[in-house]
Amino acid sequence: MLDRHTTSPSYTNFIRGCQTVKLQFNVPNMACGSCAKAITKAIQSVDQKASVEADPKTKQVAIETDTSESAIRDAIKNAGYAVA
Ligand SMILES: [Cu+2]
Repeated sequence: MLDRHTTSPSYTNFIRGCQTVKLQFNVPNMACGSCAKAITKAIQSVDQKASVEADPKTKQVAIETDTSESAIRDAIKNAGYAVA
């Protein structure tokens, strides 16, 4: 039986069936804002709910997703960007 008073946050994640992870990639050929948009779109095509912060100045892409790291990496590569 479930005791509501002892339900932990990790248990809540478990019953939702998702575990959100933070990923950080370095994408050296992300040169401008439209590159950042293209990368964001590519990631959201594999995970609609992903939150993506792509910064062309630092070349860093920060992602929060429950999709695997390799799927995200592939999506960025398929959009034409190298992941360092
Ligand atoms: Cu660009």
